[in-house]
Amino acid sequence: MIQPPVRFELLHRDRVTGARRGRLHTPHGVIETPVFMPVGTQATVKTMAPWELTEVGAGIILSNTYHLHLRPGEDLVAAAGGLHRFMDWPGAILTDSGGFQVFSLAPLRKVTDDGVAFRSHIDGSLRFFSPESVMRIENALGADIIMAFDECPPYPSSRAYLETSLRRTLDWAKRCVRAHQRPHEQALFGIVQGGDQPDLRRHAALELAALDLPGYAIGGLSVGESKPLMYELLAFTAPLLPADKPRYLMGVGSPEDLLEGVERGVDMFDCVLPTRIARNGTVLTRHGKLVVRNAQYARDFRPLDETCGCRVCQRFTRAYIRHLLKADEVLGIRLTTYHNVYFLLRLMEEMRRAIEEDRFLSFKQSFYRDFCVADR
Ligand code: PRF
Ligand code: ZN
Repeated sequence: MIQPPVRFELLHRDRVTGARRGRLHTPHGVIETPVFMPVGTQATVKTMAPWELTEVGAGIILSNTYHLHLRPGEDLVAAAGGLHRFMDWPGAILTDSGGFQVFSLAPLRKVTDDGVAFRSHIDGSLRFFSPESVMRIENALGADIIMAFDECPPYPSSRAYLETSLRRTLDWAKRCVRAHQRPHEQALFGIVQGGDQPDLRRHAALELAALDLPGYAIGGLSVGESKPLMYELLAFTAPLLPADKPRYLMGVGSPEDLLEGVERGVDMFDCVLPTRIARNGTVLTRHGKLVVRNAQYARDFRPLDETCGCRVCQRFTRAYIRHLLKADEVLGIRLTTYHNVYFLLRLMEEMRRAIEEDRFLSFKQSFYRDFCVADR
């Protein structure tokens, strides 16, 4: 019997909360979970060289089927030897399927049971994604984990639309399983949808679990619903998924959401937040977000975060980084990005240790005590 390409090892459960400490074995390294995956939409985590990702402790990054298909195209990536070799990233990679990007980025899309017709946001050309074509693309890109093609319905959506959409997403998941050509090299994860309807989410979780996939994602959250509703839907959905498989909450990754997600049993996260806010001059610190671009930091010679061990915080001051940002020097956004990714990866590391020691809840509470004191 051939080993599956990605295997999840559940090491420990927090005695008080639903938090889980685990290990994801992939063809490109062992990933300690819960894990945060920095986003490299276009085969690059914006401004960060692969050796910098390694330095901050990233073991797995996310990339996007939608973007890489449109540019440079999966044939070119395959000709380069696959995504790992193309971008020279030695760690693991997960590709999202485009099931979200096509709905959020592409103008003029039309969804049918066959798939989605849309226009490229780059050149306006007409394109079509189906479960079969997306599997072809993800197989060519060669990531360690590939996501099923799904539909992420907007919030709010009517009950009737959520039912239609979920039926399609579940049908597409089965078509993805059949179309997947490299099951011994790439792990296909299914995605639970169902909007804000608990019974639809339960149905999705059970149907997907029956496919015995190597991992499961929770999609369709953080799409405009309130935080309490998102946490409630998460608390309801996560325990319905097989306990021995990794659970991935898609597109969620503020410090608060990471804590709340881990508490409810999520093992994997991705989000553009740390890299996106870095590019408009905002950094994450122990005391909350800090807009280092603001005038109040012009003569502030402290590091971005006085408790941070990253290389940026060892060498540079808020005043210098603010100057770089104001002068539109590219080093500015490189430094804020590096710090923010380091910050979130360190937060995950601290959560992992807290789970091992059965003190996740007190860790969360102490993090909140510091973090809500914004802008200091
Ligand atoms: N589906 C896919 N990717 C996603 C989402 C989803 O629902 C989300 C929702 N937060 C982010 N990224 N395929
Ligand atoms: Zn730092």
